[in-house]
Amino acid sequence: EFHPVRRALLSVSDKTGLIELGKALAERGVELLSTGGSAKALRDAGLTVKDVSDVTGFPEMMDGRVKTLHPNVHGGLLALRDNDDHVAAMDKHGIAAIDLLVVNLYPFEATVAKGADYDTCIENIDIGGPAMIRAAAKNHGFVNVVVDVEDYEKLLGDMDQHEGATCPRFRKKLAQKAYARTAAYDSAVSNWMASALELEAPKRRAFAGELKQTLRYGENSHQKAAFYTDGSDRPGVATAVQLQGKELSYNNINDTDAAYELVAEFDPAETAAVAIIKHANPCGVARGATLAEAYQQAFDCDRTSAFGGIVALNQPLDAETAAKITEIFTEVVIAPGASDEAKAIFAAKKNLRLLLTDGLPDTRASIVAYKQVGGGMLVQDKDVGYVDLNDLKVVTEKAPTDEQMQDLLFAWKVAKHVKSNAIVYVKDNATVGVGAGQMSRLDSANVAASKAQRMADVLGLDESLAKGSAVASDAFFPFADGLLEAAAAGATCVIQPGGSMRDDEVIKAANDAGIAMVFTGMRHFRH
Ligand code: 93A
Repeated sequence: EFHPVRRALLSVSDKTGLIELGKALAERGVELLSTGGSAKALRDAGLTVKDVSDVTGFPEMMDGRVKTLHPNVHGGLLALRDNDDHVAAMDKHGIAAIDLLVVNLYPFEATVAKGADYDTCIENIDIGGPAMIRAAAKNHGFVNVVVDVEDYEKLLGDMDQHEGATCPRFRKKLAQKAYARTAAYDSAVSNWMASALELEAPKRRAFAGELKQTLRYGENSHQKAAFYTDGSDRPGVATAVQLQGKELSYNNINDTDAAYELVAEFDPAETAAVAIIKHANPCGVARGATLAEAYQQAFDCDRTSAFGGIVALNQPLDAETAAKITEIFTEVVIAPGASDEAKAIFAAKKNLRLLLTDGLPDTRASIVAYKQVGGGMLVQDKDVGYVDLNDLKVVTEKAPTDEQMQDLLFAWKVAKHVKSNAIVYVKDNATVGVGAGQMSRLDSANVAASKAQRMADVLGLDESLAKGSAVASDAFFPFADGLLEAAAAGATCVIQPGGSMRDDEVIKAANDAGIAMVFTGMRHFRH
């Protein structure tokens, strides 16, 4: 596991810290091999260095294009030291093991950034460097690979802790970083070539994933677009099989994803659940004894918006639900399976897209989420935050009843999937008003309340659907006004993170209005 570092190959374009590293290695009895410029720099500093050309028996040739691409180098990096055949091959061909590779690559990215001409950029594509890095990283069981000047100190530190050897985990970390570097390097080359070729956006980018589908267009018809999978087999919109219907559009895929990730929050063993999505926000979510019941409840939250929506189910599509769904125009249905009868009902609706997956998305899986910003990218964990009954803190004089508690938790799960500011009214296991994406929480409360009232009018009821509802707020109420708005709409209990400077005011307003309120201690912003 701990192998002493005896021979190092140093080949660096950026010579920062090279001399210091060379000296430190020499002091620790490490033999130094190096390529042209790096060897010269080390020698000029008085160090003893062996030229790679002496190792390979070939001069560096073709303007340096071929310096290290030789079995004496790659055999030394790749040989398994504990494999008899490998050791025999080394002996037979006079290959000596290389225990440490220090490489930084030709500055391709910097050359492009300087606006260099095409041929100069081409000359700055490093071939031998990445080849050695990948070889050394593959053999990290024995070999250390350093691609970053920042790691010189760490390498020496680790060697000093282990009498000139390094620990396996350290070598593995170096290897992981090494592959990240070569992956980024080749992406940069590919992207540069794409711009030289003036390729359209979806054909440009180098991805770790695979192209699943070239889309007719993006969010709008003047935008080119494509759909890539990330290579994982997690059930979700990217792994779904389309059984029928028109080709999916960019917006369909985005909305279907939002729908399926939301409905998957509900355990199919416990309850049937349905989510109807428009523009990536839910316009109706419900659970019920059957899917058909849940669909009806979800539909009754906002029938107007549900037209042309995306429907996600947490259980296999059955005939009764299929028949109900086909009563109005729906763009996409996604489910973890469908009965033959249900498929036959859908078959009559040629344009309706039916997507099926093997199981539901795992909503707790840790996934990295990316968001592009001007000149960069934001990276974070996907929001897999979750609260259950035990995490809730009752902060008002009144505590919610068991039924209210159920609706509060339901509303909270839905709010997580609504664009902030999110306000969600829920009654009897179904949303009755959703306020999404407003710039003030009060406005979101208003929007949700007016939807609940309008739907009551459509259904010919004499009081708002929000009457007697539970309300969720994805982040704390900064003032009492949002809560008062919800109370005025008819809400009788509230779930929210808490943590505002004015929590006391908000709690007092709740008490005065006879409302029961719980704090989750966790918020679910979604922008
Ligand atoms: O042109 S290369 O792709 N051919 C090679 O065989 C090769 N081996 C190492 N470039 C190659 N290198 C690169 O040379 C290294 O990645 C490093 O960036 C550079 C160091 O050259 P020098 O020591 O001559 O300054």
